[in-house]
Amino acid sequence: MPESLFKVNIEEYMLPGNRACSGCGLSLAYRYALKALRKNTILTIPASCLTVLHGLYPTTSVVIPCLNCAFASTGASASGILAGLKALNRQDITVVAFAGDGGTFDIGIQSLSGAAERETDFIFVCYDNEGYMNTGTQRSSATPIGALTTTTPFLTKQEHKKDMLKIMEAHDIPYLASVSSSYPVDLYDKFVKAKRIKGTRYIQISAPCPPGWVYPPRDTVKIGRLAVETGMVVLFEIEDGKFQLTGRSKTLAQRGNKLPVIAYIERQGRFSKISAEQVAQLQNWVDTRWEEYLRRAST
Ligand SMILES: Cc1ncc(C[n+]2csc(CCOP(=O)(O)OP(=O)(O)O)c2C)c(N)n1
Ligand code: SF4
Repeated sequence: MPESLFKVNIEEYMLPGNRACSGCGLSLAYRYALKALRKNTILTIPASCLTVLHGLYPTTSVVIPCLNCAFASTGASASGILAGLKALNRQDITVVAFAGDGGTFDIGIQSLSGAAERETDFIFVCYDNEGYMNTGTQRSSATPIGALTTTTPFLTKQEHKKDMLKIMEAHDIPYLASVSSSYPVDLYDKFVKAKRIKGTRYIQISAPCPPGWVYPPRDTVKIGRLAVETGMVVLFEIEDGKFQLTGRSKTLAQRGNKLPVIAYIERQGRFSKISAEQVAQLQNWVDTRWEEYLRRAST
């Protein structure tokens, strides 16, 4: 895989100025994802921060056609666009669904699962900011244990994050990848690869969110890197059933120098009420998954 920013498409599909918050991990990731997808793409996006980023009709900050769909229906919406393209005999266009974790792990899961089971020829992207951020930081099933949200205001979230990557892997799709907005070249390469593959492709982006995670906007790249350095987020891909660690996660595996989760959580206000027991639970959750990834990478 190329490891250089010089290989990244210089065209911009997000115009300067958009309605996302400053320091938004989603907007960083989106810029690079669109560069990889290029113009022959149609997007479908449910209610989320991304619809806000796109702007209010008749103005928009994105120069790729986009359909806004209902919250639960992103997979069905992509299927409908594909049926329309087929009727028009257009095979040159990539259909890409882009939803938040609420729109993927929770309310959108059935239409995504249905589309994947039908082997729909599209890319489903989940940008995972670990909560319903557009409506004010409610808990989702992607929120990690120990985090404060507006629907878990006192005791913090008590349950671990749902493993959506595993759920999508169980659909036997030809390509699946985990990426981070803090590693744009790794992200770019995986989108380029996904665009070339046929069938359902799933990409999950770890996208830090300053107001929801409660840290200064200037720290977004740092926080995203710490997620990877501690193993909270693991960069990998599964192509035709073959698993491999990529980028920084691959280096961490080779050097064995993963950081403890405390290095990541101590920098975010959302973890200000996490208990010592929950820190230990989180560390155990990370270590168990990390061991599993190492085993899979070595076989
Ligand atoms: C059926 C339905 N329920 C609730 C809403 C209100 N709503 C709009 S955006 C949103 C949050 C979306 O969360 P997520 O998918 O995680 O994306 P994010 O806002 O974090 O970008 C909610 C609850 C809606 N638009 N439609
Ligand atoms: S709330 Fe978070 S995800 Fe939404 S636009 Fe702001 S920084 Fe981005």
